[in-house]
Amino acid sequence: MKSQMNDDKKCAALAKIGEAANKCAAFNGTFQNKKPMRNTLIKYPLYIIALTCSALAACSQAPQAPPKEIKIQADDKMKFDVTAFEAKPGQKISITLLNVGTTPKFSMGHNCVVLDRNVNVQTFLDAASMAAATDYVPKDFKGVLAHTKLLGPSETDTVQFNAPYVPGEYPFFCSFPGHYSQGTKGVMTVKQ
Ligand SMILES: [Cu+2]
Repeated sequence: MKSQMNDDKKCAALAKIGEAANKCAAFNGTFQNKKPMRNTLIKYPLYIIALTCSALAACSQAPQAPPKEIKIQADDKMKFDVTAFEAKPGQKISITLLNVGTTPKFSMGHNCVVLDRNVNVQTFLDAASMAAATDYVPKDFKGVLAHTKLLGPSETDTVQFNAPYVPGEYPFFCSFPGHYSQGTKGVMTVKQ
């Protein structure tokens, strides 16, 4: 008899546990139903971050082709010793300008400006002549692909840029007033 009662109690206790377990399962179910939404919200940005990271990693791991190096000398006769070079579309170009003259910078400074092909050179030079404070490169002038600093005697400067993708002829020159017309200029030809 005692043992029967004990069994009943056990059953009742088990029933309660079962009830609790069911409630728990129901709660979990509700919780689990919410999970996909939570997961989507959490995982989506993570997915984007992962993609971005892998893209960045791919970029940083991509073999970096060395730039095509162009070395140009400018002298007191207002001439560049290199007046033409070729570039592949998008190729990384490094221009190093060296002023081999001896005349002071204020009267015979040299720089090297590379312009987009659709920019009118004279329009640029007109603006450049007013831009002594910024090495004769007018600030915010659209179409300047690259430019070095204005250099005095024995000074050198290197500038890197990517050649345009559009094939064609792109002018490079010194924008110190009067030097372009004296011949401190050349042409970068972009072609496959
Ligand atoms: Cu010059």
